[in-house]
Amino acid sequence: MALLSFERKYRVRGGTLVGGDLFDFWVGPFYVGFFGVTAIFFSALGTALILYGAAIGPTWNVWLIDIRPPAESYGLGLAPMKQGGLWQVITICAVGAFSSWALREVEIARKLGMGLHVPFAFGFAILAYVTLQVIRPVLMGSWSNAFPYGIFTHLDWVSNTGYKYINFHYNPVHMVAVTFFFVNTFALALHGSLILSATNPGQGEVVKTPEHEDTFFRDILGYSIGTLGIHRLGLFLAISAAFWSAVCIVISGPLWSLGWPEWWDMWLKLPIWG
Ligand code: UQ1
Repeated sequence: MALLSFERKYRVRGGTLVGGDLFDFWVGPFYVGFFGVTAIFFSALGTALILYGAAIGPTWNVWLIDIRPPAESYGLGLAPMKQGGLWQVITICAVGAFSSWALREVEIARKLGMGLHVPFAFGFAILAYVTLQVIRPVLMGSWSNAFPYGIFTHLDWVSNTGYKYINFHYNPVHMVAVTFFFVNTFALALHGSLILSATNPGQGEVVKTPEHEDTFFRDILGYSIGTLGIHRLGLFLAISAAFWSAVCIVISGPLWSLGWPEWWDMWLKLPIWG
């Protein structure tokens, strides 16, 4: 049974950004809203176009289906459907669907009188996608720099793009982003295991409290960040990982077009070695 079928007090009117009361209703457990309609529209159209792209392509093998951006020669112009136009419309649908989803989150948060932390965080994922597929290709002057829609082929794009800069792991901002991803998984592992250890104390034992959680970390590290603090830290680590990922790819090409290992030659060129 859906939670809200017995908690009707949360099905309140208002909080909408667009459309007033027109789309202010639920379908089963799902809030609709204006942006629920646009999310369905963009995702249905985008999915249909991917299926069409697969149908006119050489394979139905799900690993190998490939819908490519236009060739370099089209620059930032529109391409014919079968020469990358399909990819362009699918990208518009993707950005439309992701933005609709974020704005639907905003409407639901407003409706419930909550903060906007969830759509704010999701905004960083959207930023990373838009950086790869729109901002960087625009800065480089051609849609051909975006990644293709295919399971293996987008992995090939990542590999090829990495090798274009000789060894992408030497990109200092990639190092920062990877570090945030690793610290994020470390923090979530600490937090998840801490919560489970406190709430599953063993047969016949009473469930432990946040004071026990604080005490565990004070005993082992001399410091506890606290029950609210760990979630602030988690949000910070997660959005930082997405943000620096976006920065590390957007500077590759528009700002630095040599191999990333060469960037470190700046160390030898510093005017401090006498
Ligand atoms: C922590 O201090 C804390 O406060 C009690 C948590 O909340 C439940 C945690 O989940 C974790 C992992 C910590 C420890 C984290 C640091 C940065 C010391």
